[in-house]
Amino acid sequence: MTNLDFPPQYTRAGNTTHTGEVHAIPQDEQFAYGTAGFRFRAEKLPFIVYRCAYLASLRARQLDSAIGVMITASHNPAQDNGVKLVDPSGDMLSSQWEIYATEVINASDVDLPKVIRDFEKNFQRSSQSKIARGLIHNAKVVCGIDTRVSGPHLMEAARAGAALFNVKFVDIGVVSTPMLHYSVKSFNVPEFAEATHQGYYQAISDAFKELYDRTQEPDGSRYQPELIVDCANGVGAPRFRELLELIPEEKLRVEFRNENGELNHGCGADFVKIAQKMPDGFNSGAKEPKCASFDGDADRILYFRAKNGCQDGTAELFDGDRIAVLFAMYIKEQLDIYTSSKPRNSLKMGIVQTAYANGSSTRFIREHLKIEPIIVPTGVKHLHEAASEFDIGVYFEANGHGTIVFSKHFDSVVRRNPSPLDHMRRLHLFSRVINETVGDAFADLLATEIVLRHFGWSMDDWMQKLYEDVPNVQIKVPVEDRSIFKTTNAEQTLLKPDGLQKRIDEEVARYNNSRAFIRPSGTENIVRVYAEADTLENTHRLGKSLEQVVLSLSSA
Ligand code: NG1
Ligand code: ZN
Repeated sequence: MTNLDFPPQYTRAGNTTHTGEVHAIPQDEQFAYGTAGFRFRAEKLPFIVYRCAYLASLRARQLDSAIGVMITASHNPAQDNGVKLVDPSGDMLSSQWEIYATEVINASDVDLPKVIRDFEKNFQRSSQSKIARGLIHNAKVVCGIDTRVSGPHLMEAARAGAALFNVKFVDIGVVSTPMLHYSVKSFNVPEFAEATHQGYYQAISDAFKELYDRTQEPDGSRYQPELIVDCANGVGAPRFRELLELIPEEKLRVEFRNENGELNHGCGADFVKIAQKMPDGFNSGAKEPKCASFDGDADRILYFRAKNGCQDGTAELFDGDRIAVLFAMYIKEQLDIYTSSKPRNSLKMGIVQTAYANGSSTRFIREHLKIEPIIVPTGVKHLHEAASEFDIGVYFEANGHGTIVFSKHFDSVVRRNPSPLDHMRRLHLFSRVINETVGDAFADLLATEIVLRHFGWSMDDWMQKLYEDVPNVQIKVPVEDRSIFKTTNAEQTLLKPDGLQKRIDEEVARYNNSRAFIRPSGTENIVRVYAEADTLENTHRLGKSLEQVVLSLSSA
């Protein structure tokens, strides 16, 4: 049973920030587990992190496994922070536990002991529960933070929360979100990789180096092994530098920018994607041919370069959709060789996108790769789940969060059965460069470089040989209460407020090749407007008119 002696600094009434001030949280203030866990201004988080770590310890005992607690607010401003839990396989927390988390976080200080006791009783009753049978050997809470100043204080809140249930606490320090996911899986599946920073670097760089050596660059290749990385002033800078120490310079040369300034400010993958601009510290014009941008916790990556002929800082994006298509083309090439020799033991590849995927990418996948893309609601857990239905499930959000997941069938055909055949070995190694637990900027960068080199492609080739993006725009519209917006059809249709979808349809009908939708953010108090149309000008017009539709609601 849990010790119900809650340290006052982690109660709602005594919630204390990293600067030592008490920032009391009203006893009835409600919080929701959003697209990426709980995410707010950092001062709200100490009591939330404490309770989340308690829950993680309970789940760790229930499954006798390592459970992850990642403290980050990803691409959001430096003053924010957040917390999310990671399940034993390195996946996102199960949805049933998101509901438990919401219950435990929302309890008042007075109700908390009862909520916890009721909760634990349910576990004790469950015959499945290892707690009931006393079989606890591997339970631990593994916690990582990003580079925010509030991180170390919240790490202590997590340590105290895990101690409530007397579960071992492992502090893995400042890591990218994907490193935390990878470590959790490594603790639970020791043959996967050693559960240390070095274990992660080693596993991914070893696969990269061997695959590099087995990749034949075609005659006349225009591939360049150099790029400049925008680190968003976040965790990507120190951790990716460490990984690259294991990769010789002749294989890849990376210049780092935005390492020590203000986190996510004027830079980073979210800035580049939404503003479609070169980040701070990069030149306009065509001087910098191949660039990539991480977000603050390095689980997203976009490639970009200065848009040709534009001196105003406009960036040309090679976004998550274009990376997904690149990966899928490479895998398809290997799979086609495999299938022609083993037609009966086929491996099925799927591609998962969200409504934010550029319409041209969706068409290209359908028409050229002959795969029907699956469209799911925003949030990695939805993409990950849908991708897991395939032997090879490629999933990417347009914003650059994505990875590839591999089935048990893939494991038995490709990984457990090492084959001397080049295409099989390439598939195997590619699956090891990738971080299949979650989207990973470092792993995705290395995988992208492998594929560009394999095809002998420059940035021009990558842009011109696939498809041309439909002009698109994303606008954030602040609202008082985003919970009034209800969507269906993978978030592409609004059900509530009444009549709004009709107004969207009318606006969309005024433009050619247009598409648009409005959905509430799961991480910020805004709604997002997304619009596509035939020209950039029309896209901006459509986006602006939809922004007005949302704003008119609050003035109505
Ligand atoms: P919300 O705020 O729910 O749109 C954003 C991103 C998601 C995901 C989460 C988690 C967009 C349109 N949305 O979610 O894709 O990355 O943040 O960080 O980019
Ligand atoms: Zn992120």
